[in-house]
Amino acid sequence: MHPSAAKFLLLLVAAASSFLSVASHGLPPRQLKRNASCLPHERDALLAFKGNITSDPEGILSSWRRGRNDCCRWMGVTCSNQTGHVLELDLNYRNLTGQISPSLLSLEHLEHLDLGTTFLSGHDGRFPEFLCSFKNLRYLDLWMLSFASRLPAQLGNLSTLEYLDLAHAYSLPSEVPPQLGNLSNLRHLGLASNYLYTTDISWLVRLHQLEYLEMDGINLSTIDNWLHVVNMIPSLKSLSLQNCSLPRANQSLTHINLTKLEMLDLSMNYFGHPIASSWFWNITSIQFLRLSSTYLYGPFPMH
Ligand SMILES: *[C@@H]1O[C@H](CO)[C@@H](O)[C@H](O)[C@H]1NC(C)=O
Ligand SMILES: *[C@@H]1O[C@H](CO)[C@@H](O)[C@H](O)[C@H]1NC(C)=O
Ligand SMILES: *[C@@H]1O[C@H](CO)[C@@H](O)[C@H](O)[C@H]1NC(C)=O
Ligand SMILES: *[C@@H]1O[C@H](CO)[C@@H](O)[C@H](O)[C@H]1NC(C)=O
Ligand SMILES: *[C@@H]1O[C@H](CO)[C@@H](O)[C@H](O)[C@H]1NC(C)=O
Ligand SMILES: *[C@@H]1O[C@H](CO)[C@@H](O)[C@H](O)[C@H]1NC(C)=O
Ligand SMILES: *[C@@H]1O[C@H](CO)[C@@H](O)[C@H](O)[C@H]1NC(C)=O
Ligand SMILES: *[C@@H]1O[C@H](CO)[C@@H](O)[C@H](O)[C@H]1NC(C)=O
Ligand SMILES: *[C@@H]1O[C@H](CO)[C@@H](O)[C@H](O)[C@H]1NC(C)=O
Ligand SMILES: *[C@@H]1O[C@H](CO)[C@@H](O)[C@H](O)[C@H]1NC(C)=O
Ligand SMILES: CC(=O)N[C@H]1CO[C@H](CO)[C@@H](O)[C@@H]1O
Repeated sequence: MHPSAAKFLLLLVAAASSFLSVASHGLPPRQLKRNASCLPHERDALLAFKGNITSDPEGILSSWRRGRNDCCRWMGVTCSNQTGHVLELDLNYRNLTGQISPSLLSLEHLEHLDLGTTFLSGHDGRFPEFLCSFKNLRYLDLWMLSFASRLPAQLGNLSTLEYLDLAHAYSLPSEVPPQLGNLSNLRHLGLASNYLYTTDISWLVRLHQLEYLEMDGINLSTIDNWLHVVNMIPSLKSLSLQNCSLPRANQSLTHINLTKLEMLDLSMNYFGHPIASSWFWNITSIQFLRLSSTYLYGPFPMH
């Protein structure tokens, strides 16, 4: 036999026997692929997050335990097969109550964070600004969360974002400070419930990859240039601005960049001008358009 052929045969035998020895340990090769397991510091970060959850009626975090070390198998957690880093955290619709711990920042590779329809918030009920520091985040869903603060402009730092849902994120009235009792001569005190609002959305233009934006219920009434801001996000496919107190839809656009827009929802904003003068008619990519309760009137444009 040629020496190199012998070597090859030897390799084959070695490979076969190592496969056999693995098989005799009862591990199917398929399972070997899924070997990458949770990293200890990421597991600790998740446990710290759990530590700030005050109520978990569905018990979904019951699998999050120190004794069960591989956090990649915990409910709501998805890791990379290759590296074991946590890539996704999905706790949507779980009725969790509590504060979102900044410990999550240890999940440096996080791409997908879905806390929608939970009762979570940041420290003191504020918007958890540290969420704006994730480097790889593509998906952020805070649907129906409430915060006692404004939206931070730092959201514009999430330049890899493709999906952003802030709909119905509204703020609860902040606690009345006990110091008000010191104002003993007070005659009139106005304490309106201040819903989440923002006076500046220019940070949005830094989200170069944004495809989905939902800000339903956020008062944008003071932002006259909102359309020009949105028009600088050519990647947008879906835009929902229901009930945002938008003042009008008859702006003119000198150049339309929204060539990928398929879904537009402007319902529940009082426009009250002729429908034909609306800016969206030239966006031919739109497949789904919702305009209920906008008080737009008159004939549709004829082109
Ligand atoms: C979650 O909360 C919703 C609304 O408050 C409630 O209808 C539902 O029953 C709750 N689910 C559980 C499992 O607690
Ligand atoms: C993990 O591996 C499976 C099968 O090998 C693959 O389908 C899946 O996309 C991988 N997931 C990640 C996050 O890499
Ligand atoms: C989270 O829990 C830790 C430890 O119990 C506590 O020190 C910290 O103040 C909590 N943070 C928040 C934001 O609730
Ligand atoms: C985040 O954005 C703020 C405000 O836009 C900016 O001042 C800050 O330097 C940014 N931080 C990082 C880490 O990029
Ligand atoms: C307000 O009144 C409280 C007592 O009710 C007192 O302890 C506190 O120092 C007062 N604060 C100011 C700013 O006067
Ligand atoms: C619209 O938003 C306002 C706050 O800006 C809120 O009071 C109202 O309930 C919302 N309406 C609907 C139908 O969501
Ligand atoms: C939105 O904000 C404007 C300006 O602050 C305010 O006048 C208006 O009442 C708000 N709209 C709603 C529905 O709260
Ligand atoms: C989009 O349109 C505006 C004019 O409305 C223009 O200034 C801008 O350069 C265009 N392109 C992008 C990528 O925003
Ligand atoms: C929209 O289309 C109409 C008719 O085709 C044209 O007159 C108008 O200039 C277009 N507007 C923009 C912003 O392209
Ligand atoms: C847009 O509509 C408003 C009423 O909502 C009207 O006051 C304004 O003159 C209109 N602007 C243009 C350019 O048509
Ligand atoms: C389940 C499994 O295959 N675990 C193995 C992962 O890899 C380490 C060494 O890298 C082994 O010790 C484990 O048995």
